[in-house]
Amino acid sequence: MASGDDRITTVSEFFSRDPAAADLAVFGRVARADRRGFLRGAGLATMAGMVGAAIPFSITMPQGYIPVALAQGDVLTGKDGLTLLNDRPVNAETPPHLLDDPVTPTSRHFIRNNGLVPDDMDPATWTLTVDGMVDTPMELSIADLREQFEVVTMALTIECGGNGRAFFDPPASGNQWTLGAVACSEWTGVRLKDVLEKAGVQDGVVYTAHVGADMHLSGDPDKLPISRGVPIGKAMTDNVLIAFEMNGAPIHPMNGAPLRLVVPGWPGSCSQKWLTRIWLRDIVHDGPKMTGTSYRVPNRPVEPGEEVAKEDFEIIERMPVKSLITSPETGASVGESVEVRGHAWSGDRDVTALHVSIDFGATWQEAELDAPVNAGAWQNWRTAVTLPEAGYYEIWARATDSAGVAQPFAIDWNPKGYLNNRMHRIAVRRG
Ligand SMILES: Nc1nc2c(c(=O)[nH]1)N[C@H]1C(S)=C(S)[C@@H](COP(=O)(O)O)O[C@H]1N2
Ligand SMILES: [Mo]
Repeated sequence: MASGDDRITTVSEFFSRDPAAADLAVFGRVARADRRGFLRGAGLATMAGMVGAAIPFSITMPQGYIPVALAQGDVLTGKDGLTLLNDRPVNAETPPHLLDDPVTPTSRHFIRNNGLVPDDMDPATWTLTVDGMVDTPMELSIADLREQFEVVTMALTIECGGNGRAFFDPPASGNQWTLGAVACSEWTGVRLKDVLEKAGVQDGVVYTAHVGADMHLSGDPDKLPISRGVPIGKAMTDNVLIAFEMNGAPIHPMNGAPLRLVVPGWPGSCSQKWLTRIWLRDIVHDGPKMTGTSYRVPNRPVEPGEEVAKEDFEIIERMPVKSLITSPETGASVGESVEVRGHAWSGDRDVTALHVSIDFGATWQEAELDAPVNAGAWQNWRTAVTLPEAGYYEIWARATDSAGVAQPFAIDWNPKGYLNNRMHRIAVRRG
């Protein structure tokens, strides 16, 4: 870290510069300044959750002390091989070859946080409020959700709207995601639709608004880091879940424990983590990261670097057709015949074909492509390619969806670096 630079980019740095402020921001709200040294209750539970075990000597942990397990990238406890882009807030992506499983294990599900993880993620005391333009506002515990609604399990794709931003030229500011801010884990929960139907959706509802329990980076309890929503029609589709399990276990703390929304096929930001409230509104929701240029793209093609007026931006809805090559790993040495495989998805649509090229796009061969295991899941594909002689090759993959739209070689630039669905290309060497 360059000295003389006042920006704080890691939790460890924050703790070393101002332990008391860091304690407040990371583990407590302003009124609970005494908690470290006698860290207890929800704060202790959270810290124990973050280090992955109870802390028998928490009583003697000094104020401002950051457990070694949380320092320098160990915010990735329970994650395997993720690349940490930033740890305040935590943002980490998964290299494509680690996304090879048909269903993404929790350890390889990316993390995209806009704020600080909540203090208290206790499933026993968690409540979800459903209010706004409903006939009967409700407050539901996780046990209520399980008892009152049908519990379903589905594999659902979540992709960050900014996945691929790193490849924009001129660069777009924001997390420099390459390829790995996408995952398809199995989620267990209840349908948002069933819960909203029980509450009674009133005439005139336009949009949902989602609220979570994470804290704004400033530590100000009155500010939300992010609160997005979806049009009511999307909210009422069958595969939008209020989930309390991820891959058959409690949700990972970084992925929204103990309760989150999963809105497959739309920007990941719609899938509110640490979910505490769904509020139905008669206007397009205007919470943090709904307005301005957040999760919006120009309504027309623009030149790279062009300034675009605010009113020319529109809210991103479905994510575009895209695919990943998860094996072989880029840079691999391979033989004459290589099995190439990966996943493909297109928000709210099916992928109908996946083609692979080994000659820089001159010719294409069609891969075997599975149907999605359920609507909203990515589709697995595989094919064998033959590399005719020793040398350097690139393998390119191109998905085509049910509307006949295929992935482009290069994408239209946009100011915030969203929706990069250009073809995935890897390099291999046949010895
Ligand atoms: N409460 C809350 N929900 C959130 C976020 C957040 O910062 N806070 N980030 C959103 C964004 S931008 C994305 S891409 C997804 C990422 O989900 P994941 O971290 O489980 O992969 O969560 C979304 N839900
Ligand atoms: Mo995101």
